Amino acid sequence: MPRLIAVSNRVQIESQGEQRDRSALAVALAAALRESNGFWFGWSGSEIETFTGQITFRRMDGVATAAIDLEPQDAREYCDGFASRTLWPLFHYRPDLTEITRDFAGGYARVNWRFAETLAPLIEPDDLVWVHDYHLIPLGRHLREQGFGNRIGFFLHIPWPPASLLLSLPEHRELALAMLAYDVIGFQADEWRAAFLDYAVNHLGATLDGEHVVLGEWRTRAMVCPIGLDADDFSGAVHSLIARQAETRLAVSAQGRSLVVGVDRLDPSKGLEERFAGLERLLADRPEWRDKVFMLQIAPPAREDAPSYRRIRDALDASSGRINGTFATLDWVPLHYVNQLFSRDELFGIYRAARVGLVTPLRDGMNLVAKEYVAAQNPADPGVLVLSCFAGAAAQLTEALIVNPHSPEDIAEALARALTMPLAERQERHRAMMAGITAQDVRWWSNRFLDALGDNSEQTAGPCLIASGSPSGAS
Ligand code: ADQ
Repeated sequence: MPRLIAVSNRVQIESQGEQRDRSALAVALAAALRESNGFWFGWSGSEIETFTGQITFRRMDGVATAAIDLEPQDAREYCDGFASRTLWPLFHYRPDLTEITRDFAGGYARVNWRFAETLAPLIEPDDLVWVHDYHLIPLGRHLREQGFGNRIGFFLHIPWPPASLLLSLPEHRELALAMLAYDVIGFQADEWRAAFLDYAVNHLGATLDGEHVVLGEWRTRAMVCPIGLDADDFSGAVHSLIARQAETRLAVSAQGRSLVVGVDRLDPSKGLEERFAGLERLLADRPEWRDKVFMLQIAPPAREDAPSYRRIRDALDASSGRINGTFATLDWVPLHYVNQLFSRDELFGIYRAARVGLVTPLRDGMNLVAKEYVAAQNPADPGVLVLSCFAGAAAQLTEALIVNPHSPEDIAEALARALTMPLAERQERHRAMMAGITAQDVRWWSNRFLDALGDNSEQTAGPCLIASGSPSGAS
């Protein structure tokens, strides 16, 4: 088995004590890295006054990591800037929130070069390199420009936007061309893959050959490879005391009312304002639900310094206040809005206590909360998942109640249907979704991608083909 080098913005392996709260990505990569004796490369999260390229090697939980420190200006322009304030909103279909500045783009280019130059001496000829997410799109191309002919793959965790939106980014062409320096590119859902292919064909002049995108001598396999849960590990929380305590506490505070739960990072893409409006519609139009339903929305803040986050925070404070002010009674508050992080076990208990999981992002690459909610349910008496049609997960979890997250009426109607769904129908839908979640878990996902990346029958685009900067045949 060739050695695997995983690269992401941040190296995410935690120490033993924190293991239970690892992300699905960390679980999947840790297993593959251990098996191949590989390592995980990325930013340490620490800042240093002047970039030195010095690498800190560690071994945590049997996984080797190699991390670099970045300058404060790098962190500001590359991570908080181009990644979070330019690419993230644009790729989530929010050009109105997209900040376009040359400083951000320059920082992004500089840090991707820094990653490439620091990583280069660590790469051996047979290594497989797997790059993750929008922070590092140009990295593969920079490695090619330095002469690397290794098999290099890229997985995009978020959507790829339609060409009409991507064109508003001054660097759209460079970014899309950089995708073609990879041997394999993975998308969460067919919609994001189709959007990339549409741009590649209509704006770069590429052609399609089965699953491959071809441009001059470049040949890239573009695949749909939806990320899954570490389902065994997640369901294992059923035995945890913390999960049971959280479930019991919620059941007690619900006082016999049906609990609806939402769990998201506080982000404009998650559709929280629209979700609150859906609850408001339910209570306004169907008064029989007043005092019978209680919604818990968990949304810890992220990227607090960006103006769009301050705006959404203020809007949610206002609308939760309005809903509670309008409908609350002496002993019932309809909406509990909490800006806090919970451990995986606590979340499991919270999901399990909820009759409805309300997952309504306006756009989401996948959305693992939807899968976590289903996996946490008691199969004998499962809750119902209400899911946005614009989450990548909707292509897999087709037995959820699928809604348009922009429509409060749609959300209110789905909530009423979920809250009254007969047991047999809930069990049937849950069984079908669990079968998919178990079969296509996070190990299935990493094996599927790595099988494609390690496929030696495919010729890699060697360094000599690409070193010139622009491929022959590019328009
Ligand atoms: P995210 O946008 O972060 O990830 P998501 O897939 O929903 O979104 O994952 C969030 C994770 O954070 C879940 O595991 C969830 O349990 C956890 N989480 C959320 N709120 C929490 C809280 N209050 N306390 C503790 N944990 C919390 C990106 C893409 C997604 C894609 C993933 C993985 O945007 O579309 O599914 O990567 O590829």
